[in-house]
Amino acid sequence: MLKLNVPDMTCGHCASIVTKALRSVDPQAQIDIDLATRNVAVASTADAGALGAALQEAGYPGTPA
Ligand SMILES: [Cu+2]
Repeated sequence: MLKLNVPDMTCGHCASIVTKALRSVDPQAQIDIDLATRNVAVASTADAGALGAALQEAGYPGTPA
């Protein structure tokens, strides 16, 4: 389980972009987003670095939470 804090993720629109970015790396990823804390939990077999890079490219850089 990868847990990230994504401070720029402020609304449902952001959350959908974050979800799409993560799914572009792993379509099977289980993604749990908590907008209140801006935390994202990702259950995925994909490389954590690749998931982080996808978020960065989408404009929503995350840091380990
Ligand atoms: Cu937003």
